[in-house]
Amino acid sequence: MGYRVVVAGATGNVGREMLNILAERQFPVDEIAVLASRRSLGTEVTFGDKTLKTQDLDTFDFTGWDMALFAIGSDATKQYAPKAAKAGCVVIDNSSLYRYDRDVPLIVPEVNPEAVHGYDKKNIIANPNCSTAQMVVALKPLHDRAKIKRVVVSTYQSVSGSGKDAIDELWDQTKAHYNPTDDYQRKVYPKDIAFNVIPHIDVFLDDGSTKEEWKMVAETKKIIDPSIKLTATCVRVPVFVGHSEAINIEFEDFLDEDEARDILREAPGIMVIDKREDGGYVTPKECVGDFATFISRIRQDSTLDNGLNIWCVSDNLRKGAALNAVQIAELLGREVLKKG
Ligand code: 11C
Repeated sequence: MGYRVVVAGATGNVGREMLNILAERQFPVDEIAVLASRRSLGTEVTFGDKTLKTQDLDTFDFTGWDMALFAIGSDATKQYAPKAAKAGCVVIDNSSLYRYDRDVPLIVPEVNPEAVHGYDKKNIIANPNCSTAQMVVALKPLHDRAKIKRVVVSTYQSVSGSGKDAIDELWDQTKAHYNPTDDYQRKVYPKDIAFNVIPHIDVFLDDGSTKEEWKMVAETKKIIDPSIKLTATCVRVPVFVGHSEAINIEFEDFLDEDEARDILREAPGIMVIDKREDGGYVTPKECVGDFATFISRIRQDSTLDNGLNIWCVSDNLRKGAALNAVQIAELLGREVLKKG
């Protein structure tokens, strides 16, 4: 016996990836409903070898459905998640709405799977921000060995993190660069993204940081350990898919780079590619469509007593969103609902 599963926001980039990954990982689905807003109603999406027609999120009755994967943004989540949860359907939410709620577990299955048992306070589980998800997969096994004191992270985030319009904006600007008669309008980013980098993701906060940077701090504390100090600079780069991060880590105890490499090689969800030669590292282009978080450039930071540098790359639509949501669904099934 399998699960009755809902995917809300099924026509978006993340919703489509959720369907692909449910099928790829052969999640035990008895029945699936794909929901969309009125605007996209009737649009067809694929699930394995099936074509499914979207149903109206606004009128859908969640009663009798086991779990709903939400990829619909915070405003719509606010409206529909409580409705689904009240009907007994566990919501796995990709928006930021519930991530910082004490009564909602924020889960990366490789890192804090035990948190799933707190799902029933609200019948909602939160999925972290993409830049946090891949980073905590790398940090947790190192923290378990040498206790992390402080992290300094700089991100290089792809435009797919901002949705489909941003992918179009990078494409149109790139074409216009080579064909000046092409016209393009900036709609998503405040500065050109083609042939440029933008040190600004999400809104500015009073202290001069951005919300994306704040999320990395707050989510790392909630998922791994509130004692970890973290400072982030989040940057948008002209890459379609795949977020990269340069991570500097200061530990309580000494951790040798070779031991760190061995620990990361053994850790769940990680693929180490770290040869000290031309091309002996992973770039975002190579991680697209993959499940793993890739780690390269593992090396001692000689300016600290106990410091390491690593390079971390992952498919932000997968580990950063859809894959992590499906892994939470698997965890929920395995540990709590136990039907599959
Ligand atoms: C980006 N990290 O790359 C964002 C996208 O809180 O789920 C995901 C935002 C979030 O722009």
